Amino acid sequence: MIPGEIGLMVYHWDADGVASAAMILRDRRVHRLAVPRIGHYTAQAIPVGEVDLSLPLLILDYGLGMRELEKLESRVRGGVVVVDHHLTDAESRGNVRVYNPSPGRAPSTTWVLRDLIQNPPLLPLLVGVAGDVGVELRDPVGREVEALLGEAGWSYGDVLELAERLNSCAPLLDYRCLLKAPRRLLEYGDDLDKALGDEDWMEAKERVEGEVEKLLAEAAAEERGGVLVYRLTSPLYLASRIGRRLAAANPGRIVVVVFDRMDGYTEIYVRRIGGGLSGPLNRLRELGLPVGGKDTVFASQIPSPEAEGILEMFLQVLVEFMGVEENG
Ligand SMILES: [Mn+2]
Repeated sequence: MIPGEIGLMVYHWDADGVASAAMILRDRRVHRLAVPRIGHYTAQAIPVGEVDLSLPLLILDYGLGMRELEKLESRVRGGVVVVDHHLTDAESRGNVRVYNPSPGRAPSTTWVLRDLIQNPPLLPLLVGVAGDVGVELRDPVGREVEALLGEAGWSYGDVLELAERLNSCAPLLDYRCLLKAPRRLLEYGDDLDKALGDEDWMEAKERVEGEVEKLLAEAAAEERGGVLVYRLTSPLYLASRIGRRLAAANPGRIVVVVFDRMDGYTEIYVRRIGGGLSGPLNRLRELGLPVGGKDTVFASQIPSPEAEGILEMFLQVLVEFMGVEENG
C-alpha cells in the first residue's frame, strides 16, 4: 500500500493532482513535494534533485508509462509507488508499485486513493473528481458523488468552481501556488466556503480567464478538409483550456489547436465533442509520434522547430480519417 514515509511526492499540476497530494499529506510523512515541469510527461520532467533516494518516491496522477517509470526506478533505491487513473501500460514490477485498478476508467486519482487510505477527506476527494470530469458527471460515479455532496451539504457547482480555481495555477506556470496548494486545501478541511474564499486561487482563475477571452477573441480558424486549425501563442500554458472552448463552440468538428509555448515547445492539441478520435490517435501512435490521450482528446508536445512537419502528419491522418468517416 502507500508507504508511511515518503521521500518525494510528485503530483500532476492540475486540481486532481493537488487534491491527491492533499489526501496523502493528511496522514503520511512526506519529506518533499514536487511538480513536474508543466506541459511535459517524462521521467526527466520530474525534479528528483537532492532528495533522499533511500525513501520511496510517490507519483500521483501523472500518467507515466512503464518505460519512463523504469528510468526512475533505477535511480530511487526506496522504490517507486504510483497512484493513477490514466490509460497507461504501467504495472507493478521490480521496484515499481502501481495502483491503477481500471486504467482510463476511474474518474480521478482521488477516487482511486479513496480505497487506499482510511476515511478519505471528502473535499479533496470531490475536488479531484470535479477537476477531471467537469460538468459531464455520469452514473455510476455521479450517483455516488451526489450522495456524498448531499451528506456534506455542498453543490457540485461550488466544488467545480474550486476545482477550476485550482486548475488555474498551472496555466500561469505558478509552481509556488502548486507547491503550497495541497497543504492549504487540507487545512481548509471540510470548509468549502473558506476554500472558496482563498484569494490567491480566486485571482489565479480570473487571470487565466482574462487571457483565455483575449485569445478566443483573436482566434481565427484555417480549414483543412473539414478540420479546423487554430494557431495561437501566449506566455501562459493554455492549450487545453482554449481547446475545450473551441471544441465546444464547434460541436462535431475536429478542432486542432497549435499552441506556441514560451519554453521552446509547441503543443498540438486535438479535440472533438462526441469523440471518435481513437482511430487517428492510434494511427499517429503507430507512426511513432509522441502523442497521448483518449477518444475525445489527444495532444503532443514537440520542440517548436519540428512542429510544422509533425502538424502536417497530424492533419494528413485527421483529414484522411474524416474522409473515411463520411464515406463509411
Ligand atoms: Mn487526474
